[in-house]
Amino acid sequence: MIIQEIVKGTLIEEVVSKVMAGQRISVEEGILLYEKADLSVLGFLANEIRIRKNGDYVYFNRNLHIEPTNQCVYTCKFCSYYRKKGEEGWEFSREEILQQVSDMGDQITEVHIVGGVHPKWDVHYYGSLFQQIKAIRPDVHIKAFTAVEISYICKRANMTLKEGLAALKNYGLDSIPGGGAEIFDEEVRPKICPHKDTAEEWLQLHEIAHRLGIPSNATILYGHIESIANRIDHLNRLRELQDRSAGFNVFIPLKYKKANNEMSYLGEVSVIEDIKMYAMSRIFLDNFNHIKAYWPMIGKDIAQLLLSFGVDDFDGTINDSTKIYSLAGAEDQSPSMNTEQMVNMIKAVGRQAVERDSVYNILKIY
Ligand code: V47
Ligand code: SF4
Repeated sequence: MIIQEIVKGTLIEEVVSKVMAGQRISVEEGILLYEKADLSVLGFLANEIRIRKNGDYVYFNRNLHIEPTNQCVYTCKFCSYYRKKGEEGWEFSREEILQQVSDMGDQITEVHIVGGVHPKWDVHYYGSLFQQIKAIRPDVHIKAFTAVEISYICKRANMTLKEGLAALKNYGLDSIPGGGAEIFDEEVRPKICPHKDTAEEWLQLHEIAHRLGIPSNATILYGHIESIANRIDHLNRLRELQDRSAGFNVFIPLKYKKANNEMSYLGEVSVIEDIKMYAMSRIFLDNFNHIKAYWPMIGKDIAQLLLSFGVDDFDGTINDSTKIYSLAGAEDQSPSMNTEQMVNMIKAVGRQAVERDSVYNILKIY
């Protein structure tokens, strides 16, 4: 009970006791803790919860990212990735995408497909691609498309979200990644991604997916113009949905990266801010089993450091297959790790490396 001794008589005494007792904290308590607690206190609490939920395990998988195009009908201000029609970008053909999958052989267990929102492609275009991928690798898990991509491709196919998601599942979709959530607050969201789906639409799509038996991930885009209250509100909306549908696998804080986009003038937040965001996510999201440090975005060293602040998941090997963060200025311009490097990074901080599948079944303990 040393931590209770340290915070005795301070404003956060009560909320720290609640966290230590395994009780849920309110939005107000979350904001108080975020604003008043020392980094070491947040770290201690997040670490306690991480140990209770996941012991010494640090999860990773072997995955390939496929980014079919960076052509996009939207123009999110934080995005360094999109190209409008007529601008120089890429658009992989079906054959090229299938080649990317077959080139990996059985080195991967998951393909993670996201990209720009292409003006023409719809549920059936991508659905038949899923079928072709599964024809090459029947056992591969397809985790594809942020909510905003799904809602667009459903509209293009004249389908409701429920019809479109059910069709995608039939075609071979296994789960949905967490992107597109950005920040839910209704004042901030339109300022950073004015034309994108609303927070309500993002949450609704994930809820429908969960009810259809399609699990998903969740993210937050932090470190731009949002406040601490906006961050906790975002976590709270996710926690409420998870209470209702229990379909989220993992939460991934995404740090705003400043290169080559319209918000570059904001700069980037400090590592201290990063650590606090991850620790608070672990503390607040009591109904999420896993917190992921996405190393191509945050960097390998900081990802390793975050293992002491609530993180238990390292995403995957990636195989140099994503451009989202290299274009936004991430340190690692060709993100790739083999299994040995991943395992060594985890073991170097005294944890057990666990290869998982996409829904956290254990495949191998190193
Ligand atoms: O929705 C775009 C973000 C997301 C920038 O589910 C940016 O396992 C920071 O969702 N700075 C897409 N972030 C990536 C994503 C993701 C990544 C890794 C794993 C998973 C998962 C999901 O990338 C977008 C947006 O929030 N993003 N530009 C930027 N400049
Ligand atoms: Fe398009 Fe996604 Fe970039 Fe927004 S974040 S502009 S939806 S690629």
